[in-house]
Amino acid sequence: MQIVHHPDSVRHDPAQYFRRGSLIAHPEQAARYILLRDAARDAGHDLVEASDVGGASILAVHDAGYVAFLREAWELRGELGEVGDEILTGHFARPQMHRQPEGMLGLLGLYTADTSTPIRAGTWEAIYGSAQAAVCAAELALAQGHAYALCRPPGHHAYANSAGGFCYLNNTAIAGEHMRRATGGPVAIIDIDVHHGNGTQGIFYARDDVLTVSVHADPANYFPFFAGYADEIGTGEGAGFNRNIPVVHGAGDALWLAAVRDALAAVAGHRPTALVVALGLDASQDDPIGVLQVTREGFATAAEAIAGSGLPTAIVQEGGYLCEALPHNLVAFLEAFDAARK
Ligand code: SP5
Ligand code: ZN
Repeated sequence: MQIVHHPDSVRHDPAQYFRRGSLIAHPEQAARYILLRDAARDAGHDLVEASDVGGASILAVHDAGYVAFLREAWELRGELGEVGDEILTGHFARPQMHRQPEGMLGLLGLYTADTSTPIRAGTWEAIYGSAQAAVCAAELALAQGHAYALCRPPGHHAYANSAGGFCYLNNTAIAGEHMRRATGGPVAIIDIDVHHGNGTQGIFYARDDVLTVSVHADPANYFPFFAGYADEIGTGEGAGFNRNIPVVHGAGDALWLAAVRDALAAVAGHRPTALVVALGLDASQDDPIGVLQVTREGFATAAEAIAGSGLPTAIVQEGGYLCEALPHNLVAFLEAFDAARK
């Protein structure tokens, strides 16, 4: 497997995260990139540094004002007065409130959904590099059958115009739209991160040319809470082109794999020309924030089933947090995928 990555991933390393009234270590750390990259290399995969192919594929799914804000916010931070290592707000727009303010503090609240996505000195470089990895892996997948993008920071909670859930640029959506434009045919996205891929769903919700399918822990009592329910099927021309498969907390391999197979059946029914896998590894039984109890064998079985689609496939890293099992789960997934495609 070709492992496409960008060394600028380490330039965003948030320190703290506000959780239930306390500051804890931020779960989405730069160390994830090093750990996953080195584990893939040590397992014999080929590392490929993402080249800079420009911002067009980012702007194909994201709002230009939002992207400009992400690029410029750190440089413009002086407007906020004295700031520390990161800028962040606690004031967020509600659905009933959507005027565009002028100042930095208001724009931070307009363009972010929660307190998990601070902007730091290297945030733009890291999220831009992560998006480049997604585009390069999409290209490789079309040319050679499959490739893995070691995207970090992750992307699937980012909407066209908002960050949230540790995500800024939606690498999965960027890869999907890039493949759709390149092939001219419909593309499918299967998201197996433990959290619903709400940003990806939002980006493609009214469209019939990118099918979005997400298997995730029931959001009724789990992030992202406000989306991810089975009755969200798409809207307008996109009706029937979004599928959510919420899974009971504590599911384990058998229930989770049954949901993954349902998701794959939905994908096959739409006869896509290419596939993007939003590969969160946080469904793991060892993940510090996961709740689905999936084993390493579970990930390998999922990889084999997904590879069975035979489609050109870009595998895009999403969540999956520091724990001993994290690199082993990635290696198991990639190895099983490769074996199924031999
Ligand atoms: C890409 C992705 O997986 N984003 C996940 C966003 C989850 N946000 C809620 C996190 C709750 C964190 N709880 C930390 C517990 C550490 N022991
Ligand atoms: Zn996740």
